[in-house]
Amino acid sequence: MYIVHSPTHQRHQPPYEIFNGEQTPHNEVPARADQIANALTAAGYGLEPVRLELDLAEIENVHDSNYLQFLKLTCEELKESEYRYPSVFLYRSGRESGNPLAQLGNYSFDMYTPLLHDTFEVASQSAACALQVAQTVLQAAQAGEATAGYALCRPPGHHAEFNQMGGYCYLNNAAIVANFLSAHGRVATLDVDFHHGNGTQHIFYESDRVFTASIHADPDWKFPFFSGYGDERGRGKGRGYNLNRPLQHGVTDDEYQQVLEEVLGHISSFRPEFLVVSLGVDTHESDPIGGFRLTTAYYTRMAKTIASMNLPSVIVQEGGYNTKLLGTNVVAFLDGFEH
Ligand code: SP5
Ligand code: ZN
Repeated sequence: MYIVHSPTHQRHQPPYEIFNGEQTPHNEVPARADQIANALTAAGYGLEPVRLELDLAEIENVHDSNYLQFLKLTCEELKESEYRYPSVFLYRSGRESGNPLAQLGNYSFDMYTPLLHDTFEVASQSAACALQVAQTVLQAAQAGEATAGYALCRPPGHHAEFNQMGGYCYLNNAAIVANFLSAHGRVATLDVDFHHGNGTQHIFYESDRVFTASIHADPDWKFPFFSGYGDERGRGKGRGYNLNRPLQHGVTDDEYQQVLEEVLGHISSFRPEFLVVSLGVDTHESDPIGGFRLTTAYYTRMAKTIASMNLPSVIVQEGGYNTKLLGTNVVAFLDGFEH
Protein backbone atom coordinates (compact mmCIF):
# COMPACT_ATOMS: atom_id res chain seq x y z
CA MET A 1 0.00 0.00 0.00
CA TYR A 2 1.48 3.32 -1.11
CA ILE A 3 0.99 5.87 1.72
CA VAL A 4 1.70 9.60 1.63
CA HIS A 5 1.57 12.06 4.51
CA SER A 6 2.63 15.62 5.23
CA PRO A 7 4.92 16.05 8.25
CA THR A 8 4.14 19.79 8.52
CA HIS A 9 0.40 19.49 9.19
CA GLN A 10 0.86 20.48 12.89
CA ARG A 11 1.15 24.13 11.86
CA HIS A 12 -2.62 24.16 11.27
CA GLN A 13 -4.05 24.12 14.76
CA PRO A 14 -7.54 25.64 15.11
CA PRO A 15 -7.77 27.08 18.65
CA TYR A 16 -11.45 26.09 19.19
CA GLU A 17 -14.78 25.63 17.43
CA ILE A 18 -17.69 27.95 18.10
CA PHE A 19 -20.89 26.12 18.98
CA ASN A 20 -23.97 27.98 20.16
CA GLY A 21 -21.83 31.10 20.55
CA GLU A 22 -19.38 29.39 22.85
CA GLN A 23 -15.81 28.23 22.41
CA THR A 24 -15.64 24.44 22.61
CA PRO A 25 -12.52 22.27 22.15
CA HIS A 26 -11.66 21.77 18.48
CA ASN A 27 -12.04 18.17 17.31
CA GLU A 28 -9.81 18.33 14.24
CA VAL A 29 -6.50 18.35 16.14
CA PRO A 30 -2.92 17.64 14.97
CA ALA A 31 -2.79 14.58 17.25
CA ARG A 32 -5.21 12.89 14.84
CA ALA A 33 -2.75 12.61 11.98
CA ASP A 34 0.19 11.95 14.31
CA GLN A 35 -1.63 9.07 15.94
CA ILE A 36 -2.58 7.56 12.58
CA ALA A 37 1.02 7.89 11.34
CA ASN A 38 2.36 6.21 14.48
CA ALA A 39 -0.11 3.35 14.26
CA LEU A 40 0.71 2.79 10.58
CA THR A 41 4.44 2.71 11.30
CA ALA A 42 3.95 0.35 14.24
CA ALA A 43 1.92 -1.95 11.98
CA GLY A 44 4.79 -2.06 9.48
CA TYR A 45 3.47 0.32 6.80
CA GLY A 46 5.96 2.70 5.19
CA LEU A 47 5.02 6.39 4.91
CA GLU A 48 6.30 8.66 2.15
CA PRO A 49 6.48 12.39 2.83
CA VAL A 50 4.63 14.52 0.27
CA ARG A 51 6.90 16.01 -2.39
CA LEU A 52 4.34 17.25 -4.90
CA GLU A 53 3.50 20.97 -4.92
CA LEU A 54 -0.15 21.77 -5.48
CA ASP A 55 -0.69 23.72 -8.71
CA LEU A 56 -3.73 25.96 -8.13
CA ALA A 57 -4.38 26.22 -11.86
CA GLU A 58 -5.00 22.47 -11.91
CA ILE A 59 -7.79 22.53 -9.36
CA GLU A 60 -9.92 25.31 -10.82
CA ASN A 61 -12.55 22.78 -11.98
CA VAL A 62 -12.98 21.83 -8.37
CA HIS A 63 -12.64 25.19 -6.58
CA ASP A 64 -13.47 28.77 -7.55
CA SER A 65 -10.25 30.68 -8.32
CA ASN A 66 -11.55 33.68 -6.33
CA TYR A 67 -12.07 31.41 -3.32
CA LEU A 68 -8.53 30.01 -3.69
CA GLN A 69 -7.04 33.50 -3.94
CA PHE A 70 -9.06 34.61 -0.93
CA LEU A 71 -7.75 31.70 1.16
CA LYS A 72 -4.18 32.27 0.07
CA LEU A 73 -4.14 36.04 0.61
CA THR A 74 -6.06 36.00 3.90
CA CYS A 75 -3.69 33.44 5.40
CA GLU A 76 -0.65 35.36 4.17
CA GLU A 77 -1.95 38.53 5.82
CA LEU A 78 -2.44 36.87 9.20
CA LYS A 79 0.37 36.96 11.77
CA GLU A 80 1.62 33.63 13.19
CA SER A 81 -0.60 33.87 16.28
CA GLU A 82 -3.69 35.29 14.57
CA TYR A 83 -6.84 33.58 13.34
CA ARG A 84 -10.13 34.56 11.73
CA TYR A 85 -13.64 33.19 12.33
CA PRO A 86 -16.62 34.39 10.33
CA SER A 87 -19.20 36.51 12.14
CA VAL A 88 -21.53 37.52 9.32
CA PHE A 89 -23.01 35.21 6.67
CA LEU A 90 -24.70 35.80 3.30
CA TYR A 91 -28.27 36.99 3.28
CA ARG A 92 -28.81 36.15 -0.38
CA SER A 93 -29.10 39.70 -1.67
CA GLY A 94 -27.23 38.78 -4.84
CA ARG A 95 -24.68 41.51 -4.08
CA GLU A 96 -21.01 40.98 -3.38
CA SER A 97 -18.78 42.85 -0.98
CA GLY A 98 -15.03 43.26 -0.88
CA ASN A 99 -15.07 43.94 2.86
CA PRO A 100 -12.85 41.26 4.48
CA LEU A 101 -15.48 40.45 7.11
CA ALA A 102 -18.13 39.99 4.42
CA GLN A 103 -15.79 37.90 2.29
CA LEU A 104 -14.98 35.55 5.15
CA GLY A 105 -18.72 34.99 5.67
CA ASN A 106 -19.23 34.56 1.93
CA TYR A 107 -16.61 31.81 1.72
CA SER A 108 -17.62 29.96 4.95
CA PHE A 109 -20.68 27.98 5.98
CA ASP A 110 -19.97 27.40 9.67
CA MET A 111 -17.95 28.60 12.68
CA TYR A 112 -15.95 25.38 13.04
CA THR A 113 -13.46 26.16 10.28
CA PRO A 114 -11.18 29.13 11.00
CA LEU A 115 -8.28 30.51 8.98
CA LEU A 116 -4.83 30.68 10.54
CA HIS A 117 -1.53 31.85 9.11
CA ASP A 118 -0.55 28.36 7.90
CA THR A 119 -4.00 26.99 7.06
CA PHE A 120 -3.80 27.43 3.29
CA GLU A 121 -0.32 25.98 3.05
CA VAL A 122 -1.19 22.97 5.19
CA ALA A 123 -4.48 22.41 3.32
CA SER A 124 -2.56 22.59 0.02
CA GLN A 125 -0.14 19.96 1.27
CA SER A 126 -3.05 17.80 2.37
CA ALA A 127 -4.45 17.98 -1.17
CA ALA A 128 -0.97 17.31 -2.56
CA CYS A 129 -0.78 14.09 -0.50
CA ALA A 130 -3.98 12.90 -2.16
CA LEU A 131 -2.79 13.87 -5.65
CA GLN A 132 0.59 12.20 -5.16
CA VAL A 133 -1.17 8.95 -4.25
CA ALA A 134 -3.48 9.37 -7.25
CA GLN A 135 -0.53 9.79 -9.64
CA THR A 136 1.03 6.58 -8.38
CA VAL A 137 -2.24 4.64 -8.55
CA LEU A 138 -2.81 5.98 -12.09
CA GLN A 139 0.66 4.92 -13.24
CA ALA A 140 0.12 1.43 -11.88
CA ALA A 141 -3.30 1.29 -13.57
CA GLN A 142 -1.76 2.30 -16.88
CA ALA A 143 0.67 -0.57 -16.43
CA GLY A 144 -2.31 -2.88 -15.98
CA GLU A 145 -2.27 -3.16 -12.19
CA ALA A 146 -5.21 -2.35 -9.89
CA THR A 147 -3.37 -0.98 -6.85
CA ALA A 148 -4.55 1.06 -3.89
CA GLY A 149 -2.94 3.94 -2.06
CA TYR A 150 -3.77 5.89 1.07
CA ALA A 151 -3.38 9.65 1.63
CA LEU A 152 -3.14 10.67 5.28
CA CYS A 153 -4.85 13.99 4.64
CA ARG A 154 -5.13 16.60 7.34
CA PRO A 155 -7.11 18.84 7.25
CA PRO A 156 -9.90 16.71 5.77
CA GLY A 157 -11.73 17.79 2.63
CA HIS A 158 -15.15 16.30 1.86
CA HIS A 159 -17.23 19.17 3.30
CA ALA A 160 -15.37 21.83 1.26
CA GLU A 161 -17.63 23.16 -1.50
CA PHE A 162 -16.67 24.80 -4.82
CA ASN A 163 -16.35 28.16 -3.04
CA GLN A 164 -16.89 27.54 0.67
CA MET A 165 -14.97 26.10 3.61
CA GLY A 166 -16.76 24.30 6.43
CA GLY A 167 -16.80 21.14 8.55
CA TYR A 168 -13.03 21.51 9.24
CA CYS A 169 -12.41 21.36 5.45
CA TYR A 170 -10.83 23.94 3.09
CA LEU A 171 -9.85 22.07 -0.06
CA ASN A 172 -11.78 19.00 -1.17
CA ASN A 173 -9.01 16.42 -1.41
CA ALA A 174 -11.27 13.60 -2.66
CA ALA A 175 -12.85 15.83 -5.32
CA ILE A 176 -9.43 17.04 -6.46
CA VAL A 177 -8.34 13.42 -6.93
CA ALA A 178 -11.60 12.40 -8.64
CA ASN A 179 -11.32 15.35 -11.03
CA PHE A 180 -7.70 14.45 -11.81
CA LEU A 181 -8.52 10.78 -12.47
CA SER A 182 -11.64 11.61 -14.50
CA ALA A 183 -9.38 12.76 -17.35
CA HIS A 184 -8.33 9.10 -17.62
CA GLY A 185 -11.60 7.24 -17.09
CA ARG A 186 -14.87 7.01 -15.24
CA VAL A 187 -14.52 7.64 -11.51
CA ALA A 188 -16.71 6.65 -8.56
CA THR A 189 -16.35 8.26 -5.15
CA LEU A 190 -17.52 6.35 -2.10
CA ASP A 191 -17.78 8.41 1.09
CA VAL A 192 -17.95 6.35 4.28
CA ASP A 193 -17.29 9.19 6.72
CA PHE A 194 -19.99 9.53 9.41
CA HIS A 195 -21.01 12.88 7.90
CA HIS A 196 -22.47 13.46 4.47
CA GLY A 197 -19.83 14.44 1.86
CA ASN A 198 -21.69 17.56 0.75
CA GLY A 199 -18.76 19.17 -1.04
CA THR A 200 -17.96 16.11 -3.14
CA GLN A 201 -21.64 15.65 -4.02
CA HIS A 202 -22.10 19.23 -5.16
CA ILE A 203 -18.83 19.58 -7.08
CA PHE A 204 -19.88 16.67 -9.34
CA TYR A 205 -23.64 17.15 -9.14
CA GLU A 206 -24.01 17.84 -12.86
CA SER A 207 -21.30 15.43 -14.01
CA ASP A 208 -21.76 12.01 -15.62
CA ARG A 209 -17.99 11.36 -15.44
CA VAL A 210 -17.91 11.05 -11.67
CA PHE A 211 -20.47 8.97 -9.78
CA THR A 212 -20.72 10.12 -6.15
CA ALA A 213 -22.04 7.92 -3.32
CA SER A 214 -22.19 8.68 0.40
CA ILE A 215 -23.33 6.60 3.41
CA HIS A 216 -23.78 8.80 6.47
CA ALA A 217 -25.82 10.03 9.42
CA ASP A 218 -29.25 11.30 8.39
CA PRO A 219 -28.73 15.04 7.82
CA ASP A 220 -31.97 15.74 9.66
CA TRP A 221 -30.06 14.49 12.72
CA LYS A 222 -26.41 15.53 12.12
CA PHE A 223 -24.12 17.98 10.33
CA PRO A 224 -24.10 19.20 7.50
CA PHE A 225 -27.95 19.28 7.68
CA PHE A 226 -28.64 20.96 4.33
CA SER A 227 -27.88 18.01 2.05
CA GLY A 228 -27.37 14.28 2.09
CA TYR A 229 -31.01 13.19 1.72
CA GLY A 230 -31.95 10.10 -0.28
CA ASP A 231 -33.83 12.02 -2.97
CA GLU A 232 -30.70 13.92 -4.15
CA ARG A 233 -29.79 12.08 -7.37
CA GLY A 234 -27.84 14.62 -9.44
CA ARG A 235 -28.93 17.22 -11.99
CA GLY A 236 -28.77 17.69 -15.76
CA LYS A 237 -26.21 15.33 -17.29
CA GLY A 238 -25.44 14.23 -13.74
CA ARG A 239 -28.96 12.98 -13.08
CA GLY A 240 -28.71 9.45 -11.67
CA TYR A 241 -25.01 9.86 -10.82
CA ASN A 242 -25.36 10.73 -7.13
CA LEU A 243 -26.46 8.34 -4.40
CA ASN A 244 -27.10 9.03 -0.69
CA ARG A 245 -27.88 6.48 2.00
CA PRO A 246 -28.73 8.37 5.20
CA LEU A 247 -28.79 6.16 8.32
CA GLN A 248 -30.17 6.56 11.83
CA HIS A 249 -28.17 6.55 15.07
CA GLY A 250 -26.88 3.30 16.52
CA VAL A 251 -26.22 1.56 13.20
CA THR A 252 -24.46 -1.80 13.72
CA ASP A 253 -21.82 -3.60 11.64
CA ASP A 254 -24.34 -5.91 9.96
CA GLU A 255 -26.79 -3.12 9.15
CA TYR A 256 -23.99 -1.03 7.69
CA GLN A 257 -22.68 -3.97 5.66
CA GLN A 258 -26.08 -4.45 3.97
CA VAL A 259 -26.19 -0.83 2.91
CA LEU A 260 -22.57 -0.91 1.75
CA GLU A 261 -23.23 -3.94 -0.48
CA GLU A 262 -26.27 -2.28 -1.97
CA VAL A 263 -24.31 0.93 -2.69
CA LEU A 264 -21.43 -1.01 -4.25
CA GLY A 265 -23.95 -2.66 -6.56
CA HIS A 266 -24.97 0.78 -7.86
CA ILE A 267 -21.34 1.81 -8.21
CA SER A 268 -20.64 -1.37 -10.22
CA SER A 269 -23.48 -0.61 -12.64
CA PHE A 270 -21.74 2.68 -13.42
CA ARG A 271 -18.68 0.63 -14.52
CA PRO A 272 -16.04 2.92 -12.99
CA GLU A 273 -12.37 2.63 -13.87
CA PHE A 274 -11.17 4.29 -10.67
CA LEU A 275 -12.45 4.45 -7.10
CA VAL A 276 -11.89 7.26 -4.59
CA VAL A 277 -12.77 6.36 -1.00
CA SER A 278 -13.41 9.14 1.52
CA LEU A 279 -12.50 7.26 4.69
CA GLY A 280 -13.83 8.67 7.96
CA VAL A 281 -13.59 6.52 11.05
CA ASP A 282 -15.99 8.76 12.98
CA THR A 283 -18.47 5.90 12.34
CA HIS A 284 -16.73 3.99 15.16
CA GLU A 285 -18.72 3.18 18.32
CA SER A 286 -16.32 5.24 20.44
CA ASP A 287 -16.24 8.40 18.34
CA PRO A 288 -16.91 11.51 20.44
CA ILE A 289 -19.00 13.30 17.78
CA GLY A 290 -20.43 10.33 15.82
CA GLY A 291 -23.41 8.14 16.68
CA PHE A 292 -22.99 4.82 14.85
CA ARG A 293 -21.83 1.60 16.50
CA LEU A 294 -19.22 0.20 14.10
CA THR A 295 -16.45 -1.91 15.64
CA THR A 296 -12.74 -1.93 14.87
CA ALA A 297 -12.98 -5.45 13.38
CA TYR A 298 -15.70 -4.24 11.02
CA TYR A 299 -13.34 -1.80 9.27
CA THR A 300 -11.40 -4.81 7.99
CA ARG A 301 -14.58 -6.38 6.62
CA MET A 302 -15.72 -3.04 5.18
CA ALA A 303 -12.39 -2.62 3.40
CA LYS A 304 -12.42 -6.20 2.04
CA THR A 305 -15.89 -5.61 0.64
CA ILE A 306 -14.83 -2.37 -1.06
CA ALA A 307 -11.56 -3.89 -2.31
CA SER A 308 -13.52 -6.73 -3.94
CA MET A 309 -14.49 -4.21 -6.65
CA ASN A 310 -10.88 -4.72 -7.76
CA LEU A 311 -10.43 -1.13 -8.96
CA PRO A 312 -7.42 1.17 -8.83
CA SER A 313 -8.28 3.00 -5.61
CA VAL A 314 -7.25 6.15 -3.79
CA ILE A 315 -8.22 6.17 -0.11
CA VAL A 316 -8.35 9.66 1.36
CA GLN A 317 -8.49 10.33 5.11
CA GLU A 318 -11.48 12.40 6.23
CA GLY A 319 -12.84 12.48 9.82
CA GLY A 320 -12.50 10.37 12.97
CA TYR A 321 -12.00 12.06 16.33
CA ASN A 322 -11.13 9.45 18.95
CA THR A 323 -7.43 10.25 19.07
CA LYS A 324 -6.70 7.01 20.97
CA LEU A 325 -8.28 4.59 18.48
CA LEU A 326 -8.11 6.40 15.16
CA GLY A 327 -4.89 4.75 14.08
CA THR A 328 -6.06 1.28 15.08
CA ASN A 329 -9.18 1.73 12.98
CA VAL A 330 -7.31 3.05 9.95
CA VAL A 331 -4.84 0.13 10.19
CA ALA A 332 -7.78 -2.30 10.42
CA PHE A 333 -9.21 -0.76 7.23
CA LEU A 334 -5.94 -0.77 5.27
CA ASP A 335 -5.19 -4.36 6.37
CA GLY A 336 -8.54 -5.38 4.93
CA PHE A 337 -7.96 -3.52 1.68
CA GLU A 338 -4.66 -5.30 1.02
CA HIS A 339 -5.80 -8.89 1.51
C1 SP5 B 1 -14.51 15.91 8.25
C2 SP5 B 1 -15.54 15.85 9.33
O1 SP5 B 1 -15.79 14.77 9.88
N1 SP5 B 1 -16.12 16.98 9.69
C3 SP5 B 1 -17.11 16.98 10.70
C4 SP5 B 1 -17.61 18.34 11.03
C5 SP5 B 1 -18.71 18.23 12.04
N2 SP5 B 1 -18.56 19.16 13.07
C6 SP5 B 1 -19.65 19.20 13.99
C7 SP5 B 1 -19.11 19.15 15.39
C8 SP5 B 1 -20.12 19.52 16.41
C9 SP5 B 1 -19.62 19.05 17.74
N3 SP5 B 1 -19.88 19.96 18.80
C10 SP5 B 1 -21.22 19.93 19.30
C11 SP5 B 1 -21.28 20.09 20.77
C12 SP5 B 1 -22.61 19.60 21.20
N4 SP5 B 1 -22.80 19.76 22.62
ZN1 ZN C 1 -17.05 13.23 9.59
